[in-house]
Amino acid sequence: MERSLVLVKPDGVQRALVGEVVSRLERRGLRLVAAKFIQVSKELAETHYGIHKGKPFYDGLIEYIISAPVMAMVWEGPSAIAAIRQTMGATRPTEAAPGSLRHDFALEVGRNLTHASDTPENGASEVALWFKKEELVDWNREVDRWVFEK
Ligand code: D4T
Repeated sequence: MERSLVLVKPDGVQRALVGEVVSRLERRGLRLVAAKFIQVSKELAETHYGIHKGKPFYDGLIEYIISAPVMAMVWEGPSAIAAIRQTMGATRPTEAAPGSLRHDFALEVGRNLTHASDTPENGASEVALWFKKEELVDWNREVDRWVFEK
């Protein structure tokens, strides 16, 4: 079972797309583990996007992610990383597959609505960065045996 951090970024919140993102992940069969609506601090933003420090888009990226609240979530499932990134679509909306969120709702890389972890290892470390252990809910979803093979 893999876990991914999923963020509905400020543009997604402002455009009232939180429900659309949650709905698509739910319908896909992924399981919600945690959720919180927060104003991201500069410190958290800089830690989360530390890998991009020094790149031309870094300053704009930090300003964007702290510009308004975000919906932060953890979703899990088998192959959750690949499944969620497919549901979101490619980072650049004009390269996102038809039917994906970014294809259907976005135009620019700097306003691409969502974040999802890109590897299981980054998923684990991003979940640990954004959520306390006690915020992660361990629950039994009755439908799981009809969605997950094992
Ligand atoms: P996030 O992290 O937001 O899910 O995006 P990705 O995982 O899909 O893509 P990324 O790490 O390569 O980029 C992080 C973030 O930076 C913005 N960005 C990226 C940008 O504004 N201009 C750019 O040229 C790139 C490559 C968008 C996502």
